Amino acid sequence: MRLAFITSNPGKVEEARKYFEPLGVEVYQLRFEYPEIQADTLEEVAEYGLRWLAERIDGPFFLDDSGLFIDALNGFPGVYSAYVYRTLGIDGILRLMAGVDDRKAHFRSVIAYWDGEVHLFTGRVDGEITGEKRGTGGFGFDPIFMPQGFDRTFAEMTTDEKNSISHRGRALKAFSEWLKENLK
Ligand code: ITT
Ligand code: NA
Repeated sequence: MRLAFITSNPGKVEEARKYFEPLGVEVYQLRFEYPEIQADTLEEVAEYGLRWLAERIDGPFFLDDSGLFIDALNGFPGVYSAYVYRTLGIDGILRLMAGVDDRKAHFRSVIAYWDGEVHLFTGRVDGEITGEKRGTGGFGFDPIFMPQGFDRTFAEMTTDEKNSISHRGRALKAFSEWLKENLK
């Protein structure tokens, strides 16, 4: 089976590919810009984008909307993560967090799959914001996010290792289990 992943982010594609490879599913990237609305939840952003795309391209396909939620910043950047990454960047987040003791944060991913209907799969990972950047792997905020129970950031892990604990890995797991049940 081949699955189209609508995203501009090659890092996400790499993770989805690695996840699905052993399951015999080939993931390929399809670049198709879609509107990301301002909404309170990743679910709303993902579902709007999915329905917008469904009117323009033939399915099935999926997308992924993710965010980093920092406790001490009341969940910021959250649904604004892509914008904040482009503007403030990682260094800007570290500056906002300078001198802040409560470093707790989590990532969430919402995978939205279209097969004529909307299917949403979610994943979350808890951890903390490091004091400085560490590692060169991964993408986005990975160099400043350390998952709970580890002393390495996501950027210091292999893709397989990140997938085994990450927000996206968990959403991909739920997605793949659903596919296994529903694609008989
Ligand atoms: P799309 O084209 O798929 O939307 P994007 O990079 O804009 O790609 P999102 O809006 O979902 O994706 O991501 C929000 C921001 O969070 C963005 O800057 C990502 O780099 C970052 N991000 C998402 N997943 C991440 C992960 O697993 N590790 C680190 N940063 C991540
Ligand atoms: Na985006």
